Amino acid sequence: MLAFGQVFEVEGDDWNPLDSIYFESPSPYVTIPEYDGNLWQIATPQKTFFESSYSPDNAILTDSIEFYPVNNYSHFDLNFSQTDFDVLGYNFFITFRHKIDTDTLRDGGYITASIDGGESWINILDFNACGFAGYPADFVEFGTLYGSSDTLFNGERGFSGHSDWRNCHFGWYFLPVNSMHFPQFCFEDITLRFNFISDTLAESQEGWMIDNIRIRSHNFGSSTGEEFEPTIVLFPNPTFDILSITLDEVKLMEGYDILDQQGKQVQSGELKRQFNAEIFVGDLPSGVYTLRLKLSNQRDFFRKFIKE
Ligand SMILES: [Ca+2]
Ligand SMILES: [Ca+2]
Repeated sequence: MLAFGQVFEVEGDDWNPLDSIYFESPSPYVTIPEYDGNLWQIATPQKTFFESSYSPDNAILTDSIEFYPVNNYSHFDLNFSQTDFDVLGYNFFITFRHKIDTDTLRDGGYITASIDGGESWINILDFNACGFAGYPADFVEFGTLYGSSDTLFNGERGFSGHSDWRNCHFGWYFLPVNSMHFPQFCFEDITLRFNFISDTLAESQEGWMIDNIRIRSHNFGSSTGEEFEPTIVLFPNPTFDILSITLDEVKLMEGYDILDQQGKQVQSGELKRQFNAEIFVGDLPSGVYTLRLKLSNQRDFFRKFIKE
C-alpha cells in the first residue's frame, strides 16, 4: 500500500508527481505478459548484487533468485492513456530507479514505445516525432539514458554492464502557450516497453531491476491558473469498498464519474466537498476503473484505480 506522506527521494520541486509505482501493491499501469522465458517478476530481490529493492520490499526484476539464462527475451509494459493523465502527449515525464548487472554491450535492457496500440515500436532514443500546432513535443532526457553507441548484441541501444542504483529521467516536452485545453494531442495513449535480452554466451549475472517509477509533469507556472495540476491521491488503491480522494490543495469538488475499461460510465455522483471525499465503490465488479473527478472551475481530472 502507498502511505500518505511516504517520500523516498526529492527530485526537484517543479516536477509534479502525477502517480507513482513502488511495486508494493498492484498497479493499473503495469503489465507483465505471461510467456515461457519472461523473466520479469514483481518480488523481493534475493540475489547477491540485487539484494534489496529501492523502496521496500519489492521491485520489478529479471527473476528474484536466479541468474538470467542465455537466449532470453523478456518484457513488461507500462500503459498510459489520456484518460489517466490529461497532460499526456505534451508534458509527460517518467523517472525510475534501476540497477543492472549484465555482459557489457551484449546483454541488457532497452525501452521502446508505441503510440499505435502496439503496431509499431521505436526505441525511445528515436522517439522525437510528434508535434502539435507547430510546436514540437520533443523527447528529452537528462543524461541518464543509454546513448546511441551503447549497442547491445541485437543492435538495439540499451543499458548494460554493472551499476548500482541510478536514476533515469525522460519524457515529452511541450510548452503550453495559453491553455491546457488543447483540441487534440500528440498522442492519446503510449505504451513503454521494458525489454531485456541475452545472447548465446552464459554469464552468472543478475539482469535488470527497476523500482520507484514515477509519472510526472513539469509545472510551468501560470498567472492564469489554467495549468492547475493537483496531486490527486486515491486511497486505498486497490480498494474493496471505500475509495478516498485527497487533493493536495483545497478545491471544491463537484462530482465524479466512474468509467470502466471500455469507457462506459458505471457510477456517478455529486461530491460538494473540499480537499477530500470518500466514495463507496463496493457494488462494482472487480476490475480496473477510471475516476473522472470534476472540480469547480477546472477541467476534469482522470485517475485509475483497481476495485478488488
Ligand atoms: Ca518498491
Ligand atoms: Ca550473455
